[in-house]
Amino acid sequence: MPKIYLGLGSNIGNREEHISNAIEFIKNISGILFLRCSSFYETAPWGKEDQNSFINCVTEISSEIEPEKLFQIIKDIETKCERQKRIKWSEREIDIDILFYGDMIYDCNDIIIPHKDIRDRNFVLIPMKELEPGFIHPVFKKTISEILSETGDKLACKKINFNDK
Ligand code: PH2
Ligand code: MG
Ligand code: MG
Repeated sequence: MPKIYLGLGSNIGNREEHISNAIEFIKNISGILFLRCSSFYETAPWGKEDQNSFINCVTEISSEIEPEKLFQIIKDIETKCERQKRIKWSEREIDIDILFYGDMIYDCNDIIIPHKDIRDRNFVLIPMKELEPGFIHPVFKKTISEILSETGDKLACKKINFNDK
């Protein structure tokens, strides 16, 4: 079964709780084998910078559910985690994106795999490197470590150590 990487983010309300709830929903989907989750990271808002900082993480799952169906399952989980509809790139209770689906390259009905902004986003590359530094991006044919070393993104992405709290 292919390994699939999902990026999770939240920057409004109880961010940790939104992400933890989403992970519990993902774990309970039949047909999805939950493998691992990265640390949580406190990350500066990317793109639209005048908003709250995010908590981001990456999860590794395994499944044969095809991309369109997986996308729908993810949208349902976002709704169950109380994601409100807002304009693009505004604050969100929870956002779940398909980053990689094994080595699949897919572009259909607004679903683009691998996610198109990965190489410009520390908040994806850093947790992804924690899980699988040697994972090869199927389009760029480079490892996550190489892509991270080349990224122009300067935004903060700091591992959260929950023991410090
Ligand atoms: N998601 C975005 C836009 N900007 N910035 C951070 N730090 N984390 C995100 O998850 C994020 C973002 C669009 O989905
Ligand atoms: Mg997103
Ligand atoms: Mg999204």
